[in-house]
Amino acid sequence: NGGGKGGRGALIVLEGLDRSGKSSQSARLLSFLEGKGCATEGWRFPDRDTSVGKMISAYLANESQLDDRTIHLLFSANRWEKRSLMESKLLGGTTLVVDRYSYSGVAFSAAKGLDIGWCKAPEVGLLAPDLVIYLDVQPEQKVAFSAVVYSGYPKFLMVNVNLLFQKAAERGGYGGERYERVEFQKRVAEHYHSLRDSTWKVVDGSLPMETVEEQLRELAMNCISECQDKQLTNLPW
Ligand code: Z5A
Ligand code: MG
Repeated sequence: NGGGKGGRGALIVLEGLDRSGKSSQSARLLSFLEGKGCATEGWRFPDRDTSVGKMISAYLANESQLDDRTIHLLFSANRWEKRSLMESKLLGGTTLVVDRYSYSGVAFSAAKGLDIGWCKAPEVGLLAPDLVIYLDVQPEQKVAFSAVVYSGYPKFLMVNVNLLFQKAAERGGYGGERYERVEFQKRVAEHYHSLRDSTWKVVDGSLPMETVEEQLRELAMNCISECQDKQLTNLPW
């Protein structure tokens, strides 16, 4: 493992609004850690490969309709079906870089109006991360500016404004699935805020990809060396 002391691996979670860069940064962090000789795996939730994951995937693509509570419990079940494998990987010394986790589960469902206590309940007993990296981006600023831009400014100005205010809403693929509307994302951000605890590190996700990557490397390396002798715990909710 990374520190060479034979300790357990670290559970590192990336969270953030849609298009904040979680998947890109997870992949970069994974290859960095592998390059350092750390036993590391990249995981993501939802894990769309399981049978529960396939139901979630169909729902997200608007191919099926599910009651809000039903889909919430499916997202949670999708984490539960991986819990024991997660635990054995970590205890065996493998660090897991996980793209979304229980915080997504609670923040998205609570943003739909479900009671937050109800949303947290099925997550209790899942493993607590050692480090949560929250990639902070503002979904709304881009929209305010694009409204001005599209109402008659010349095209070259549009390009400049977009470069200055590049936000999640204009990044590749935004808007293709459920939940990717700006008002909804704002509510998700508020709920994410309320979930922050001592394991969270907030990183400015609007910075250039390489700058974000650099910060994540340092956070991850520190976490891996610090948690080797710490016991795994469960989410405190
Ligand atoms: N959901 C839920 O409700 N409950 C749950 O329990 C869980 C999830 C686990 C699908 O998730 C949905 O499920 C999600 C929450 C809900 N809501 N929606 N929709 P998903 O993880 O499958 O979503 P995704 O399709 O992977 O998108 P994403 O995660 O929102 O995007 P991302 O991973 O954060 O961003 P990215 O793919 O790395 O980057 C997006 C683009 O931005 C790409 O073109 C990059 O090149 C660009 N990018 C990234 N970083 C930068 C920087 N720093 N500068 C400029 N451009 C950048
Ligand atoms: Mg992603």
